[in-house]
Amino acid sequence: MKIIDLRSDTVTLPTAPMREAMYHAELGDDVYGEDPSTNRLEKMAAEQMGKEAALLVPSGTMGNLVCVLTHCTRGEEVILGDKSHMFLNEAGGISALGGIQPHIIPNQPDGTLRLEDIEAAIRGDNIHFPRTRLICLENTHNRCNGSPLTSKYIESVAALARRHGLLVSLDAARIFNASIALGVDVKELTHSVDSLIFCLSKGLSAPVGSIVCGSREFIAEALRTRKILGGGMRQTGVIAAPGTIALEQMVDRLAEDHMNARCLAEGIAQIPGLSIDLARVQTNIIYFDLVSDRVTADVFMKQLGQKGIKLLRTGPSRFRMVTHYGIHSEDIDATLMCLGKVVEES
Ligand code: TLP
Repeated sequence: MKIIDLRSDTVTLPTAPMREAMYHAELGDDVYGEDPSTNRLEKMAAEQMGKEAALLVPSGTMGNLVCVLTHCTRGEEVILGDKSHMFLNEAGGISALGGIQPHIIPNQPDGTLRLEDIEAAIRGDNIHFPRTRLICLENTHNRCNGSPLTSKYIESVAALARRHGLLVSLDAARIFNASIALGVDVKELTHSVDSLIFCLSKGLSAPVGSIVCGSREFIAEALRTRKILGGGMRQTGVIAAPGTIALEQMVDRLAEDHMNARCLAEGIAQIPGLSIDLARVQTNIIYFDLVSDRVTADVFMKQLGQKGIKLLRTGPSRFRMVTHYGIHSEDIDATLMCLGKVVEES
């Protein structure tokens, strides 16, 4: 039975050119800064993001942690969305390892934080209060329907931050999905932030790795933070070489994932018993709800699993599907057929 794995774009496997590149990668000890493949990738990544420097880290989670721990010291506060990956899905790392307090404000359905809410969350100068240091945004916003944040919005947050002497860090795990959906160069989405991370191992299909980008000074400090976290690795060229291929070959095709997500969403909208907000589908992530009284969420999941369809359950009756390099248009048709059968035949 064919498995159609729509749980995440993290399940993508390295392409043949990536495996070739891993085999032939020029290697050295990256803790000495001597891995040529890693140095090449970091230079390329910094240029693409319009930043002075970049640093390879094993995961997006470590990338976000490196950014926050480099910008902030213990007892300080970070303003974060209540649906942000950093708040929900990173095991409380900024508090557990950095002694940094998240100040949570609501994410709007399009992934933004209202400027008024950010402003109200900024602490005054009072010895009772933690110091506000950083505002974190996420683009595309995973929990908020994979929504892309526009450059205009990001710039408005950056301007607010500057007025208050604060910094902005961007969890740009899926930044290329945002740039393709909005039809703008990535640099437009990154130029106003102080630091960012993006992932090679999601839609771009590289096996491992994320990149932290920022000023030369910031990355010099981030290098130390990465070392503290145990993220100083040795012959990282085996990771960097496929990462370089990811940047060279895998960005433009993300448009195909967006088209597949759109078809999937439109098909779901036609199935009685499933409910989806089509207007929110802009990239490769879709969320929908089971609203049928004929089938429970447990049975729904089980029966789809038996038909080879894998998806994520994100709430009592809410589900996520993510399209990626391993999903083709015939997989979308097959998925819709199974969804219809499971809901209608129960
Ligand atoms: N997200 C994963 C899960 O953890 C939910 C997924 O399948 O979507 N930022 C964002 C916006 C992310 O979506 C993720 C991964 C990360 C950071 C963390 O990246 P990794 O998994 O490399 O630590």
